[in-house]
Formats: sequence, C-alpha cells, structure tokens
Amino acid sequence: MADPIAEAAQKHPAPEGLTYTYGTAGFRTKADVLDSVLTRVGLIAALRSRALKGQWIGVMITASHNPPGDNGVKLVEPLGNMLQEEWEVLSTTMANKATPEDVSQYYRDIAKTHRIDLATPARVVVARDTRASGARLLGCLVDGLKAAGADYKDFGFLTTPQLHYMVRCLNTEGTPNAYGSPTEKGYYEKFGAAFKNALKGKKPSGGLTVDCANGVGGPKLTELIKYLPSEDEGGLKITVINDNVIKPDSLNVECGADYVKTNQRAPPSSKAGPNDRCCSLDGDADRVVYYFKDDSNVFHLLDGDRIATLVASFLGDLIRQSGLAEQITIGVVQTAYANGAATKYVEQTLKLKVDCTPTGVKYLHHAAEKLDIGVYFEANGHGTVIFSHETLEAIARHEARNPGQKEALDILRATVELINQAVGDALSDMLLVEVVLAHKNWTVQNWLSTYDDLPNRLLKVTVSDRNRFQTTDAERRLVKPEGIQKLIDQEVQKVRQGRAFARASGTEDAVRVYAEAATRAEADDLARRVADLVKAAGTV
Ligand code: NG1
Ligand code: ZN
Repeated sequence: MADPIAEAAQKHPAPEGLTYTYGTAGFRTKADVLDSVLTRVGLIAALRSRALKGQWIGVMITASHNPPGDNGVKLVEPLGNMLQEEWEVLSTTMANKATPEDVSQYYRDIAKTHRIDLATPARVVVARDTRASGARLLGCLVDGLKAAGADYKDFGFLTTPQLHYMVRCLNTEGTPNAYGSPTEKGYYEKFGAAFKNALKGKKPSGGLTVDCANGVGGPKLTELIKYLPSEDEGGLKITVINDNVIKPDSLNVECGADYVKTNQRAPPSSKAGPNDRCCSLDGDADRVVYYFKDDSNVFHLLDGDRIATLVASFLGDLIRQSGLAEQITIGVVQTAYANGAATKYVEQTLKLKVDCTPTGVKYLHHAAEKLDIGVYFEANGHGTVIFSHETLEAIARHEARNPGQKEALDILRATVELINQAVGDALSDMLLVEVVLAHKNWTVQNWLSTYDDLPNRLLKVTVSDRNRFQTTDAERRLVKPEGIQKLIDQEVQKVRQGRAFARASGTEDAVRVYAEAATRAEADDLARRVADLVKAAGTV
C-alpha cells in the first residue's frame, strides 16, 4: 500500500551528517540544507492542528536578520504565539529522522502517543519572506502538508507578524474575541485606524525615515502607508528606504535593524539629516530600532530598551489619567542584554517592576502574560505589549468621570488596538512609538535624554562545543565550564559600573559575550577579557 508520508519524505531526503534543532527562532540554517526540514515541518503542522481539533496553525518561512543565503521555518500556535515547547522537541526529533520509513513511523507514533485522531481536519496557514530560496522551500512544505492531508492557505509574502496576525484572526473569526479580518487589507485597516484614533488629532512632528532591510517589510510598509492619515490630514511623513526586494542578495546587507544595532551606525544609504528621526526594521519586520545623528554627526541609538521605557511610561500615564491605576499595574520584562541604565530607569524613575528572563521572545512573552500589562522588548528591538484578559475587560468597562479621564481612556483604548498582541511587530511598534512621541511632544533628543545608556559591547566567540556553556539566573551566570564564572566576576570587579555575562547563542554556533561599564574603554576592555576567558575554557 502506498504511504504518502514516506513518499513525501523520500522526495526530499535529509542530507547526511547534519543535526537540526528547533531553537529560539525555529529551524534556521543555510537554505540549501532545509528541504527535508520543511517537508517534515508540514507533517508536524498538520499533527499540531489536529491535536488542537483543527484550529489553524501557522508556518512562517524566514531567516529574519540572517544573511540572504540562509533560511528558516517556524510554527505559530492558534492565538499567534510561539510553538509549545513539547512540540519543539517533537519537531526536532522529526527533522532528524534518517529514512522516509522512520519519518512515516514517527508521524504515526506522535498521533498515537498524543491521541490525535488522524481523521480530524488539519488547517495550516503559510507565508514567507522575500528570500530567493523561499519558493523552493514552500514547495517542500506543501509536499508535507499534502501528504498529511492538510488544508492550507498560502498568503505568499508576509512579514512574520502579519502571519501571526492571520493565524489569530482565522482562529477567532466569528467569536467575541475576533481579532480582525484575516486578510492583508484587514491588517492594514486595523492598524491604520488604530493609529489615527490613538493620535487623536496630535500631529507627529517632522518626518520618519524607515530602513526596511531590503526585506518584506518594504512593500508591506508601502501598502500600510496607504491606510494611514496623509500629511494633509495631520499624519506622518514616512520616507521608505532600502526596500529593494527585486534583488534578494541585498537583504540585510549594510542595512536593517541588526546592522544598525550591532555596528551602532546608520545604514550608509540613509540620507537623513541631523536630528531626523530614523528607524530600521529587520528582514521579516518583527524588530525595530530607532536612531538619529545629532548636530555634530554623532550617532545615537534608541533600541528596544528605549522603546520599552517610552511605551511603559506612556501607558502608565494613560492608566493613571483614566482613573484605572488602582486596578491595573504595569510591568516591564527584559533579558540580560537590557542596558543597566534602562533597568535602573524603569525601577527608580518609572517605579515599575522589572522581570528578567532568558533570551528568546517566548520567555519574555510568558513572563509578560503573568502581568496586567506586560511590556516586553529585547534590546535588539523585538517586542510588544500584552494585556491580560481582565485588564482588557477593565479598560472596556471603565466609565470616565470627567473629560480628562475620557480623553485618556479614548487614547488608551486606541493604543490597545494599535499593539499587535500576538507577537512583536516592527510596523505596529513603529506606529506606537510615533503616537507616544506625538502625545509627549518629544523629539528624538528628548527621548534620548531620559537616561544615559552605559557603554556596552557584544562579542561573538567561536568554541569547539557551545553546549558546554551552561547558565543559570536568566543566563546571567555560568555554571559550566566550572570555575569560569569566578574569573568573570573578578574581571567585572575591575571596572566601574561593570556587568558582564557569557551564554551560548540559541541561533548560531557561538558563545556571546556582553559587557557594560562606566566608559567605552572599560566596557570594551571587560568584553575582551571575558571573551578571552570563554575562548580559553571553550578550546578543548
Ligand atoms: P541568540 O543567538 O540566542 O543570542 C538572537 C538574539 C535574540 C533573539 C534571537 C532570535 C541577541 C543577543 N540575541 O538569539 O535576542 O532575537 O536571536 O532571533 O540579539
Ligand atoms: Zn526578525
């Protein structure tokens, strides 16, 4: 009897000698070794959907900020969040099965152990970024979906957050929690209207230059602009740069959020003048960082930490002004990469609680879910705000007692709509920042002056086996290799306001070292010394 699962696996055999891992960003590696993974992800997506009684599961084909020759794939749960951890493990095991027969057997094993009725409908929604390999990998995925008998909807090119949005919309359609219309137009209409309502007549000052990393964010932003109030209507002047998706080799090259954050420099292609507001998206538009050059041509970065503090202070004001402060509290969730000055500002100036989690959005998201309003951002610009069910109800139910409260409440309600609660979304985050700056009447200089970042340095160290580096305390301390943490502590003691940590990357074969200190020289020196310790301990 023909076995369609084994046949699909046979059509896209796994290369020998490679081990795949479903990491913090799904499977991600060189595009030419991903065919077999995509087919198998198709099988897993179908099983996951069936396990959830036919709810829509999302599959996004992207390698985000990584080079054009890479690609990747990740799965999205029904409400638009990241894949459950247990299923990450199943995905990893499936990706590493050797033969087509093993794949087919494992497919049935999962169904059996998870009591999945294979007759239940399976529904999967798919999209990809603009990488050249995307079309081929989509074909491999579809072979897996078809073999598993899944219904699928292909949205073609979307940003990662747009795909998350579609998944959430499809699963909530027709319910009281309906998130929006599951179409691209629906996405633009929802966020365009929320932006206009949240501005509430305030005109953003100056213009905004948006670097789209030559990725999918370019054409999508150009489309979104059509749904935003025009300049004449009191809207924002947006200049789109680096939106060349015709030349996939230019993706993330000398541009994009990762380039700007890592090099602490504007993309060379930017023509923005002194004090002009600029921001950069990454290749799949789920990260955004702001920046500008001052009158002396000095570059200043306004990263994810800055966006988090800006948004937390704005929401705090709105909650207070609407008379909701007694019912709703706000918390900020960061990772160890958050600048020490940002953490101090949130705790001491904004007087809000800060939680620290391991790197990876899923950890931040989980921690934020425990709060009434959880503002979470990674320093690299990936993040969003989530509101608990009770908080959303309290905001919807609340009755303003005076015109001041009403004004704040209206803006708060529109701001909730403007935030993509499924996942960090560069386009919606960008509109949110613009709303906050407009209401506060702040320039980028005002925003920058809230606190002074401690100079910091991020280094990457290649070691023979990064898995030997094991951490505790939200990745801030190494427990293995033994003894190394004590040596790092000694180095930290030698500089003023020093802090440093090392951890194995979840997405690259390397150990990352982070250091910050009172001066640039001390931060650089500390990073170099810790990197030397890592190198010595990691070379065996
Ligand atoms: P790793 O490679 O585990 O450090 C990187 C980023 C994360 C996150 C993931 C997913 C840094 C230091 N790390 O993780 O913040 O965005 O990629 O893309 O930026
Ligand atoms: Zn990304």
